[in-house]
Amino acid sequence: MNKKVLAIILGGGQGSRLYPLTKMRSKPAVPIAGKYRLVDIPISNCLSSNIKRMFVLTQFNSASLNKHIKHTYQFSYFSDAFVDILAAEQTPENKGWFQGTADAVRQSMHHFKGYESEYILILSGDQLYQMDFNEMLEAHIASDAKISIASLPVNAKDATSFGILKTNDDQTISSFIEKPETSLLPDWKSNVSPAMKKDGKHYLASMGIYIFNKDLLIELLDGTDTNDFGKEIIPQAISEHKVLSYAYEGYWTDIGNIDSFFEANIDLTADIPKFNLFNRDRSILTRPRVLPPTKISGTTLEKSIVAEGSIIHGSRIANSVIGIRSRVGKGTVIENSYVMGSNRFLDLEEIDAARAKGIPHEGIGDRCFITNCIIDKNAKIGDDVRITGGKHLEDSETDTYVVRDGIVVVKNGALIPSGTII
Ligand code: ADQ
Ligand code: ADP
Repeated sequence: MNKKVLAIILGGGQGSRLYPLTKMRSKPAVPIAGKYRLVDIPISNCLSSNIKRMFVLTQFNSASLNKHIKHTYQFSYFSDAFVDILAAEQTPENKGWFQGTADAVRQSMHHFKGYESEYILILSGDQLYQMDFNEMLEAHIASDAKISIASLPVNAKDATSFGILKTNDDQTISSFIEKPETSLLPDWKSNVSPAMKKDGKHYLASMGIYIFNKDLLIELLDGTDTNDFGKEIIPQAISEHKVLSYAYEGYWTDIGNIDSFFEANIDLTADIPKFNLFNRDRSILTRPRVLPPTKISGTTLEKSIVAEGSIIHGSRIANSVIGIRSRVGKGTVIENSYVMGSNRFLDLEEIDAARAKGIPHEGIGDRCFITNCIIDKNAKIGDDVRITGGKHLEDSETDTYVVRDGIVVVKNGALIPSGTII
C-alpha cells in the first residue's frame, strides 16, 4: 500500500444539478452503469493505484451511501486500508454545511491530520475516468512541486465550465482562472499538440484532481476563510508556490448534471465505449451482490447493457442500460434510456397481489414505449405507458418525474399508472 498518500474524495455539495436522482440520496450514492454507484469510480481508481486510505466527504449522509460503502469496501483486520464517510457535522466551531470544496476539507481536517502521509490526493466524486495516480505522484515528486493539478485540453464551449490554466515550458502553472467568461477566452489559449488543435481543443482545463504536499495544504487552509479550491486556493497558490500541471491524455468526463450523466451512461453501450468497464488492470469495483443470472425471452437486444438479476420479456431494447433486478414486460420497447432497476425482488405472490388490486409493481409493464429516459430505482410503471423524451419537452417537474434537457427522469419509487403518456 502507498503510505505516502491519503485520498480525499469530494462527494458532492447539495447535488442540485443531479436532482431528482439526489432527492433522497447523496451524490456519491447515485447508481451508474446499471450496478455501480458514482463513488465506486474514484475509489476504484485509488485502489488500482494502490492508494488504500480514503475519506469520502459528503454534504448529506444517506442510508444507501452508508450501506454501499459498508458492504463493499471491507479490508482485512490486519490492513490499514479504509474508506470512511465524513458527512458535514455540526461542532461548536462549525455552523454545519460545508461552504465549498476547500471548506469541506478544512472542516474535516481534524479527522485526517493525524494519519501518516506526505501527500493528500483530492478527487471529485462526479467524474468518469480510469487513471493511474502513481504516474501523477511520480511527476509531482520529480518536479519538486508543492501542488499538482491534472489537466487536459478542451474546446472553447467546454472551457467556460472549468478552471483554465496556462503553463511555462517546464509545465509549472503560470496563471489560472476559474470558469472564465467567453469574452476572456482569447487570452487563455495554450500551445497544445497538433492533434488537439485539430479538434479545436486550445485550452488546458483543470480536472479538479489535485496532489498537495500535506504540510502546505494544512497551511493554506488554516486560519483563512477561503471556501473553494478552484475559485480561491489554486489561483492564490500559483504566485507563491510551485504548482505543476500534470497532462492527462486518457478519457475523462465530468458527470455533474443530468445531461452529462445520461450521456456517460448511454455511451457505455457503444461498440467501443470511451470508458472501459472491461479493463482488467483498472477494474471498477462495486458491492458483490449474489443475484441470479438475467433471464431474457423474446427480446431483440441492440447495443445494450443488462445487469444481473433481471427478467426481461420486452420486444426490443436498444442503446440502453438496464440495471440490477429490472423487470420489463411483454411487448415493451426501450430505446436510448437508463433503467436503474430495483433494490429488491418481488416474488410471484406480490406480483399477483398488485395485479389483483390493479396497481403496477416495481419494474416496467407490458406494451410500454420508453425513449430518452432515466428511470430511477424502484419505479412502478404500468402497462401501455409511453414516455417519449426529447428536445421537444421543456424543463418541468411533477410528483413522479422531472424533465431536464429533454430527458425524462422518473423519480425513485414513482408510480406511473397504466396508459400514461408523457
Ligand atoms: P466544479 O466541479 O464546478 O469545478 P465544485 O462544484 O467546487 O467545482 O466541485 C468539485 C467537486 O467537489 C465535485 O465532485 C463536487 O460534487 C464536490 N463538492 C462541491 N461542493 C462540495 C461540498 N460542499 N462538500 C463536499 N463535496 C463538494 C472543479 C474545479 C475546476 C475544475 C473542475 C473539473 O473547481 O477548476 O475544472 O472541477 O471538473
Ligand atoms: P438507492 O435507490 O440509492 O439504493 P434507497 O433509499 O432506495 O436508495 O435505498 C437505500 C437502501 O435500502 C438500499 O441500499 C437498499 O438495499 C435498501 N432498500 C431500499 N428499499 C428496500 C426494500 N423495499 N426492501 C429491502 N431493502 C430496501
